Amino acid sequence: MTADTAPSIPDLRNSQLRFRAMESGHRACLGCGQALAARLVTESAGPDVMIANATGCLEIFTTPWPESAWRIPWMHSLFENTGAIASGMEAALKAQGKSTKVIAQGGDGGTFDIGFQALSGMLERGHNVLYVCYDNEAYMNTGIQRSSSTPHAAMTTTSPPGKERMGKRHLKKDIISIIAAHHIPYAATASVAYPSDLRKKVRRALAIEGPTFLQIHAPCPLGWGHEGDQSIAVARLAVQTGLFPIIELERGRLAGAMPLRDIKPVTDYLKAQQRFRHLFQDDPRAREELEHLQALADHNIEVYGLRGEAPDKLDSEGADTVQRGGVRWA
Ligand SMILES: Cc1ncc(C[n+]2csc(CCOP(=O)(O)OP(=O)(O)O)c2C)c(N)n1
Ligand code: SF4
Repeated sequence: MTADTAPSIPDLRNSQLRFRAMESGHRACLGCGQALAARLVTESAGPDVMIANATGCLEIFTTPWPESAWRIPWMHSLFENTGAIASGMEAALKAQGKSTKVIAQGGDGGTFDIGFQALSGMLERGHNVLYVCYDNEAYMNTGIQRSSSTPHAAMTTTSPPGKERMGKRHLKKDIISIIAAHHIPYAATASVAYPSDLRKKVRRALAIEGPTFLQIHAPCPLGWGHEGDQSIAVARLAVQTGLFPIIELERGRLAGAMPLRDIKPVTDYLKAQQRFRHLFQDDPRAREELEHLQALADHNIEVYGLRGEAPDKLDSEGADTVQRGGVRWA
């Protein structure tokens, strides 16, 4: 084969066998972080997987009756019982002697709030299930209502800024610590801005026998108020400011953290989103909230030891771009 006859890289890519559990052509908004995250999770998991999916945007945009974007066994569960349905799937597969992996997945509303009881039971009983929470920090599917995952001071339709308060009054629930308190073998956070880290964590979690948990920060352009093409940049800033630490916990103990080599002020992240725009008006309450949010980021940086060394040219951040297409399965 000469250089003239050699196939081009795109042709080679297109001729590879691919497996995509979640097909394109679904109805997510442009730039939806959750759609990207779900694609990365299912590509990393491979074809021998069964999914229980809580109500929410992901369920709605992938399964408008009579269509479905799923090419693997997939079941819509309620908010309340996703953990229970996944437990039942896993027990049935075990009884049949099958090695098919089970993934349970849902949004932050379905995970932090409404489905938490079934999730906690699933973890406590030790089911061999990976639970993935796509954390877009509000109940997006029903019109951007605040959840217990919504960050402090963020504007949602049920936490509007006004005379009484500057957006959401309460703090974002520390779900990963609550999950870690179940002393499960593995729990981690990840972000769509760091896809290779995310993929590794999915593969690692699925290789472990027992319950595992992944919280993925997934921007929602509609609910956060940024353009769809800014989703990755916004997600990256959440990590770089310390507001969304990327960590791993084994049996409840901190086992790893992504170091921050170039820590950014929280205002870089907040300014990029309309849900925080009230914090940039000339109001002493706004300044106080900005200080509060900076203090939260500083706290994360200290508690998880996130402070890394000076920026390095070989830093993997630059190489962590999202690849198009599925992974190859022999
Ligand atoms: C028990 C119950 N309460 C409320 C609803 C209505 N509902 C459907 S989707 C949704 C929002 C889902 O939010 P989240 O879990 O965060 O997922 P997202 O849509 O943000 O991805 C709500 C409140 C429901 N289906 N069941
Ligand atoms: S509302 Fe948000 S989470 Fe839902 S499909 Fe649109 S971008 Fe995705």
